[in-house]
Amino acid sequence: MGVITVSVLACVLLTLLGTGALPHNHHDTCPSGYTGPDSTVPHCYRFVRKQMGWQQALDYCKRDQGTLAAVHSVEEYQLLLSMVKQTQSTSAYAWVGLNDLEKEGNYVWTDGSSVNWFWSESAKAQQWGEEDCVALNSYSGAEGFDDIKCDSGCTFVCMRVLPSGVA
Ligand SMILES: [Ca+2]
Repeated sequence: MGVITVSVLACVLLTLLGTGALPHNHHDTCPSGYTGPDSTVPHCYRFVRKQMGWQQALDYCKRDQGTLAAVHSVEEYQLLLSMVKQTQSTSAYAWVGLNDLEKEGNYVWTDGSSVNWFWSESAKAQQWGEEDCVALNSYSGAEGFDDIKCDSGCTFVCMRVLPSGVA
């Protein structure tokens, strides 16, 4: 089971260089049940306590006019982690949109955004071919991202991009 570690330095750097530095439109509000956007996170996020496989979770988010959450900054990562931890769910794992279903080892986000943080070298070495879907691991002391089997039953975080396209 590969543990993805968030590269704090890289994320901060990319946030400064990338879209995170753009001002957000505070007049836009998220649909009911969603959190965001604010000065630190660009989109709307909703934790779903139901447990299901990754594809079913993605379909659930799509029916809600969104997709599984993408994470591009430390701020987004911390928001999602706090959402998952607050709920006292029976599952410490929550699906996000990252997967390598199409091509082994080539991780992509379901919203089409590029991957701007990195697998640690040790996590790369531990990757297993049948583990193609990534979940946020909220276990205390083991927080981060894990690639696990896609049919595992996990809670998940949906994401919606506001029509105005603030990001
Ligand atoms: Ca894989």
